Amino acid sequence: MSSQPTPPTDLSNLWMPFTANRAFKRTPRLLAGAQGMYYTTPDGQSVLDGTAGLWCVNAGHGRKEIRDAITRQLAVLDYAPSFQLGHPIGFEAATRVASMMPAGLDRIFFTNSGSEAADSALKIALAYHRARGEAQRTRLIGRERGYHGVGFGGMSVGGIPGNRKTFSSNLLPSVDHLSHTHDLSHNAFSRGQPAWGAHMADELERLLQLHDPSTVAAVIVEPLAGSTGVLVPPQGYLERLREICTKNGVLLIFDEVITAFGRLGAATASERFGVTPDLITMAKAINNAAVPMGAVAVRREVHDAVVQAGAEGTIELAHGYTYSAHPLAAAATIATLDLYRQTRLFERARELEPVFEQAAHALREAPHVIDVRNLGLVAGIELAPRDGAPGARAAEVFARCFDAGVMVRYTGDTLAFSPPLIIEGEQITQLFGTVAKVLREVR
Ligand code: PXG
Repeated sequence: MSSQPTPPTDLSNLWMPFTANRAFKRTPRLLAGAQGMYYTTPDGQSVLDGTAGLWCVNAGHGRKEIRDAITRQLAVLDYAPSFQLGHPIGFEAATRVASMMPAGLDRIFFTNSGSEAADSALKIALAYHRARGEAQRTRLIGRERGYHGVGFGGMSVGGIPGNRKTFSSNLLPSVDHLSHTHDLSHNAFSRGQPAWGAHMADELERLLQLHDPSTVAAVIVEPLAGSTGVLVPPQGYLERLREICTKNGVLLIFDEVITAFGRLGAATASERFGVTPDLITMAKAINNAAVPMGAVAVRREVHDAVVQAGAEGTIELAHGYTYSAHPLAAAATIATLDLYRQTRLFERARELEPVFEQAAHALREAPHVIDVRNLGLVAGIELAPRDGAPGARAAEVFARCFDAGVMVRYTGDTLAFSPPLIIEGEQITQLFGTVAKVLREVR
């Protein structure tokens, strides 16, 4: 094995994202290498990756096929502009992504992150209505507890209070939110999709009437919400949202930044649930997180309405990024999607799902556990919060698990699990076994 890089001695310059900087820098936990299912720390400890990085390394770490594709591309074309010029690999990547999307969503707009994908999708929705002579459709509807990244658009339709608080007077106007569907009095310890909660979608009907449906541009939801603590959609809920949007001429956006590319045992959550939105946002696993990359898949008619509305020779959508379709990200995407197909990775995730579900639900009787929920290779274990210190118990579980060689995520008092889809049975046992042991140790 290659030698580990030396740990940095000065941690002060890097302002870390979504991190308790002072606490982290007092007791830093660093990751210096990664291969397959494991990270290694600078002192050589191996840590099982129970979260695929941040829900993104679905094929496991250090895949040679992806690395080779990136280095090959670097030697051929390191960078090329995507404004008024193109490069073959960008088009090829779009074709590959389109081939994995639900039928009809075959126009692909590249971004560099999930946040940019969310903002791009919202802008495309507004542009679509305007192009069709319905410029009054400007209202956007998100959902409580939704996470659509950190741009002003995504933050505005998002529903995580802590992310909005500091910026609340500058959020987008004309936004409303559906209620979330999480209610432990009805859907605790669900295996897969909870039976209760489809009726929560009817709230959309009410919001549309409140605002006048002809003013509403789009509804954006995560088909399975991850960051907020793993909320699995109730049976029939997404179908009902689809119906109401269709009836009212409102576009439906699924934010699939964490669900796209195998997490739920299919290329997309849309495919898994059999519900097709008008736009899908994605990032993360699109190229196994090897190079920053995001995208929006757009229904062909939506694309055509925008692109055909502009006068010939004018830019139809004044939107894009310097790094849209970056050659290295595109090369990584093509190699990753090939790898997913060749190794039948999504099918493997689907096959593993019952084993994963069983292992997660075995923690039902562990101390502090008030809910276990799961779908695909995602599980959430919700803990009772400590009196007066919400989140503290989960934070301690996270830290102790890490020190015991297992990486999990936590948000509030929910532990989230989303391992690479290459996980083996005994690693599933190690993952949940370590958590069970730690739960017996913490107060
Ligand atoms: N949409 C969704 C649904 C996401 O989950 C984003 C947008 C933003 O993506 P970028 O690439 O801009 O970060 C996300 C990101 C967690 C966790 O622990 C989840 C995300 C990011 C970091 C941590 O659940 N999701």
